[in-house]
Amino acid sequence: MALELYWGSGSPFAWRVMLTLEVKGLEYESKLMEFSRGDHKAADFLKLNPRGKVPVLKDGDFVLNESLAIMAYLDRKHPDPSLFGTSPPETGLIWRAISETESYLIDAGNKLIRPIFFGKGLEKTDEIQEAARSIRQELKRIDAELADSTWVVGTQISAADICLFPLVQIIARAAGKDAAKPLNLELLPMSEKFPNVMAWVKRIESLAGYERTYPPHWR
Ligand SMILES: N[C@@H](CCC(=O)N[C@@H](CS)C(=O)NCC(=O)O)C(=O)O
Repeated sequence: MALELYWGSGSPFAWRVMLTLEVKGLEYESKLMEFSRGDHKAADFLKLNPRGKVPVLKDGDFVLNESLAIMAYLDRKHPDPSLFGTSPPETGLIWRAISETESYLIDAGNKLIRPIFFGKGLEKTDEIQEAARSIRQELKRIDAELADSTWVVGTQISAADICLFPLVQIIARAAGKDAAKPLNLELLPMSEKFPNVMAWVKRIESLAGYERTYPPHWR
């Protein structure tokens, strides 16, 4: 039975799973949840994930939410190519990079992205600028690491890259919006401020199947 992926356009967490499926060459049935229609809060979907959040993966009778859990499940079931390392040190470094993304980028990202995309809280400029400062600090650190490395960890794409990539894309998109201009986020142009990160973005964008993962409403 085909895998089914419940996802939403522009969700960085769903994007992680879509990239994982493409990198592993796995076919799946796409179940696009329209946030504006409230699909993710409908009774049928809440049976799959009572939190009402995407992504959710269905593999026959097995249902799983949380992007990292889904990535780990897919990697265990379809181990080639391995996304969580081929040696103990590599696994440790991949998990460290993932933890850093979860701990230091997501919260700051939300504080910046939500006001810009949804217009609520735009007056909290101090908080948004503080979030932008944290993001710059993280991206600078990653930029330095990518100066002499093709991927965040090791010599092939891993879960470390896949977890980070959609967040970088959504931060770049938010920073480019008109609502972001008066906020002086100092994130743009990203190709000048974080050249190695942007070269890495281009590498991921050139992966086979990448286009299928791109949020339709961003086109
Ligand atoms: N920790 C979760 C986060 C999932 C999440 O926040 N999904 C958002 C979209 S980016 C969502 O479905 N939000 C709808 C809502 O909360 O109402 C994961 O990694 O999967």
